[in-house]
Amino acid sequence: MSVDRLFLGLDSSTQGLKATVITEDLTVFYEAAVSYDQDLPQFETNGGVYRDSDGQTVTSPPLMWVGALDLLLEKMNDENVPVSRIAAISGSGQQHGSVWLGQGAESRLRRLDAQTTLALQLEGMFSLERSPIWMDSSTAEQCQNLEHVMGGAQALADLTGSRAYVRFTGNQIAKIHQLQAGVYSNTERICLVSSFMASLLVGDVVPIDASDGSGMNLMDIWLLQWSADALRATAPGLEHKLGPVVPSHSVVGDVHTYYVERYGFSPDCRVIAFSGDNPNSLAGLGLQALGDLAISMGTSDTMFASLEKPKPSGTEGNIFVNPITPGAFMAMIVRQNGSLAREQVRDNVSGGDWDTFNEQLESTPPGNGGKIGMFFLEPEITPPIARTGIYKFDAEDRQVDHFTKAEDVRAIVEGQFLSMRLHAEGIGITPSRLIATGGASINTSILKVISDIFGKNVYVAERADSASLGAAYRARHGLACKEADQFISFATLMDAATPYSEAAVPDRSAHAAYEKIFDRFRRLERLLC
Ligand code: XUL
Repeated sequence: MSVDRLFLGLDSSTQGLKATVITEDLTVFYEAAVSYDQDLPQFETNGGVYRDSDGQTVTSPPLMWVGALDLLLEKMNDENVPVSRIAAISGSGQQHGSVWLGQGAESRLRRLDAQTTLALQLEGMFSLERSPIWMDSSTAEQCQNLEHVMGGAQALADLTGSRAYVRFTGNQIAKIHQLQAGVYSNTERICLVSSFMASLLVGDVVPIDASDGSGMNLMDIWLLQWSADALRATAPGLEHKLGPVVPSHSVVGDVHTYYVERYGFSPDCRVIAFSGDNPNSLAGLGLQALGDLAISMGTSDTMFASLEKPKPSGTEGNIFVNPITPGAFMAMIVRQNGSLAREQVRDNVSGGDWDTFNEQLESTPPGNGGKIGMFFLEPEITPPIARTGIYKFDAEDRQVDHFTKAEDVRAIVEGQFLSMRLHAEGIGITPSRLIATGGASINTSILKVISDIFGKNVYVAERADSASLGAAYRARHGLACKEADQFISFATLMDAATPYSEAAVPDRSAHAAYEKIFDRFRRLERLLC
C-alpha cells in the first residue's frame, strides 16, 4: 500500500553518519545518527579525520564509514523502525573524498553475506586504507599542472565548472598516481564517498551522479560526462576506474540481499544515486527560486543557489550540475573555516559555552568599532589561503595582536560572513533572501549578524539537517521518476513541504555599519591572499 511507504536518506558526513526517514507526504518519521569519534573509537579519528603533521594532508579511513552503516542500521532495528516499508534509499556524502577499491573489490561487494558484518567482510578491500577528503590541501602542484594543460584556470572552469581546487578529486587522484604508482595500478575502481555508500547498499560499484561528479575537475558540466582531456591530464586509464556518470535522480540498483536478510529490508527497495552533501542540502531546502541563497553552517560554511545560466569563474566559487533540475546548475562557495573555527574561538574566549559566546557577540556593536578579524585556523578555500593564521586589524588598518574577548567573538562571525558576501558577489549571486541551515543555524545571534551584513531577511529551514532530509526527498523523487518512467518535477513533489520560517530581519543602521567597512574588508582580505 503506497500510503505506508517510507523513504530513507543517509548522510555520510565528515563527522558522522545520519539517517532521516520520511513518509510519502514528506513528514519526518525517524532520525538517528552515529558519530565516528564516539561510536567507532577504534579508528581514533578526531572529528572523523586524521590530520598529517604536514598540515595539508587530511584523510579518513573508509572502513570506518562501512562500520558506521551497520551501526546505524542496527540502531534502526533496535528502535523498531519498520525498514521493510522503506521503498527507496538515497544519500549524501561529504564532497570530493575518494574511496579506492583494490582488485577483486567488486566481486567481494557482490558476495556480501548476511551472517557477518560489512566491516569484517570488506576489510582489506581498499587499495588505500586512508581516503583523501575535502579538507586535504596537499595537491597545489597537481592543480597547477591541470590548469596549465587545460589552457588556464578560466578554460578549466568553463569546462568543469571550477578552476583547479586542491580538494577536488581529480587532483587528489593525480597526486596518488604520481606518488603511489603501485596503489594507482592496484586500484580496480575509484568512488566518491557518495557513490561508495550507495555501492555498499547495492552490493556492486554504482555510478557517480553528475552533481557530485562536478566536484572533481574531471567532468564536462555541459555534457554530463567525463572530459577526455581532463582525464588524460590526470592519470592513465581513469575512465574505466571511474565508471559512468548518471543523472542524480537515477535508480542505481536494488538493495543487496545482505540488507534484506540481516535487517529486514524489502528486496524491492530501490537505491537512488547518492550525491554530495551540498547538492542534497539544496534538495532538502527545495531551493529553486532565483534569489534564494542558502547558507549552510556545518563543519565548513557553504553558500549555494540554483541557477540556469552559470558563468564559471577562473578565480572563485564552483558551478555544479543541479541535483534536482535537469539542465540547471548550482553555484557554490565554501569557507573551510566554518563551525570548527567558531567552536575554537568559543572554547578559547567563551569558556566553551555558546550562551557566553552569544552574550559577548551582542555586547559589541555591529562593525566592531572598525576592528576586523580573519581567522584561518585551517587552510582556507575561499579566499584561497594556504597558510593558517589569525589576522586582526584595528580601525586604522594596523595589524594588532589583541582584541578583547568579546571583540574576538564579533570579529570571527563578522569576518566569516563579510567574506561570504564578498565572494557571493564575486560569482554574480545577488540574493533576495537567505536561507540558513546546518548546525549553527539555530544560533539566532549569528543569524542576526548575517542578516545585517547582507541587508536581507534570513529564514531557517524547519530542520537543521538538510543534507539527510534532502537525500530522503531525493529517494522519493527518484522513485517517482522511475515509476512514471519519465522525469517528474521535484517542485511538484515538494508542495507538501513547508521548509522555512523567518529568523532575522536586517537592522538599517547595522547594515549601514557593514556597508561602511565592506571595502576595507575587501582590501585587507586581498592583502592576505
Ligand atoms: C564542498 C566541500 C565541503 C564538503 C563538506 O565543496 O568541500 O562543503 O562537502 O562536507
